[in-house]
Amino acid sequence: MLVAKEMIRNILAKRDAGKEAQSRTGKTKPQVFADRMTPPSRAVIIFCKVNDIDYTERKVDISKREHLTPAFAEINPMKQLPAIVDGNFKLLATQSRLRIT
Ligand SMILES: N[C@@H](CCC(=O)N[C@@H](CS)C(=O)NCC(=O)O)C(=O)O
Repeated sequence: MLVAKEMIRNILAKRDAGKEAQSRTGKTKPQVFADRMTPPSRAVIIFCKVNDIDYTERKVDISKREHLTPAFAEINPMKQLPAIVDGNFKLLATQSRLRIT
């Protein structure tokens, strides 16, 4: 968890480095593509809340197979949830996102 926090801190630092340019477009809020039915989505949402990360939740309904649509494949070609998008930066579902030791 400590390493994950460090990782998110680095992500936010990178995001903040580009904030000046991005803020003109008003696109500084990370978007979390998730379905709360899935444990990894809940983990990311809880992580954001616990760490006061301001984000927009975009529901991708896994029961309707929305994660397999071409529209979502443009966000995450691996077609897995969750995915975090902040400007040009993407953090996609991987086996290691919250499990780095
Ligand atoms: N478990 C990994 C990968 C994410 C993952 O397995 N997501 C599942 C939901 S629990 C998913 O999107 N499955 C859709 C599919 O494989 O079709 C993580 O924690 O990032």
